[in-house]
Amino acid sequence: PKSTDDFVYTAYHNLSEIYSFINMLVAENRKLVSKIVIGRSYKKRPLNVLKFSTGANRPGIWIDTGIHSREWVTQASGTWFAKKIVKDYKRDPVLTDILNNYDIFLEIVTNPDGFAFTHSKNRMWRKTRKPNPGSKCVGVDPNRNWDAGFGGAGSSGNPCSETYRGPRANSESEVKAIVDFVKSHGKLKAFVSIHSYSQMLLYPYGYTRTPAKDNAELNVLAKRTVSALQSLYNTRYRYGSIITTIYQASGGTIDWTYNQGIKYSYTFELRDTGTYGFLLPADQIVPTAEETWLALMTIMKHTRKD
Ligand code: ING
Ligand code: ZN
Repeated sequence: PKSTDDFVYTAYHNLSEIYSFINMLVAENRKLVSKIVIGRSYKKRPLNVLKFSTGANRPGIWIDTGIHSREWVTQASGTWFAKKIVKDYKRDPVLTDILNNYDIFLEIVTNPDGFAFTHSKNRMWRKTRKPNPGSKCVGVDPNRNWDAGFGGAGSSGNPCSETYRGPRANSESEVKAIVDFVKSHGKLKAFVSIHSYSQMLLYPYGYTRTPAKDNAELNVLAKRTVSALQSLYNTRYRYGSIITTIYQASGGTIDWTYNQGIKYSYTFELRDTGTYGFLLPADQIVPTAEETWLALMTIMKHTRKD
């Protein structure tokens, strides 16, 4: 494709296709969109973040997709969200109001080494691609590597496990790059980390049964958010804290961001509930992205009002 207008949103794309999409979107929308390289993956690939901004010194909203590489509908949805933002700015009054007051940051391929590996060698790869000294198994679970209950129950110390936490918190450059970005930015107000699959909207905590201090508000907003999502195609989501809704998980992304003071910290698990799982047919990409966008708008609108 020569422009993001003829990019095929109804198909899955590889890493170089998504990186060129990012560059095209920036080139086409210089006033609204820029690309920030927040770091490099283990294999030195750029960690690209799209910044949608209409003014200086704004608070921010963060969205990431693809931290687990095999969850392909998430990177595909991230690409669709990016195009949706540039199409709707100055057309949709609600998004326009959000972008006139907040910057939106979107990291589409949060685990590029894993993503490249899902295209070249193993479609079901989840973790990073950093070797583990003393083990023949490769990679760390980037959703167990954060400094929130790190090393606790709901993560593994075995490098061969899919939930291997790594040798220490932030050992993965893909995680550390976001940690540094969040700290240096200093005023992110919402942080949404998107996974698949199982149709859930989750909020802290995963490492402890102690409810988050904002539990009541997070629960009410989650209920409204899943109802907005369901309004489009009747896709049903469960919602609740991580530990009470799926399972105990320590060292997770949004437990760390919440503890940093980002109140609206949520994780989505997109379609489906297991019929296709990670291998969601491509004809479900756009419907998934569309319904998820309604959910994201609900969270962003609430953040704007807070
Ligand atoms: N599920 C998540 C996982 O990493 C999760 C669930 C979300 C755990 C948020 C901790 C925090 O196990 C998938 N599908 O990756
Ligand atoms: Zn995941």
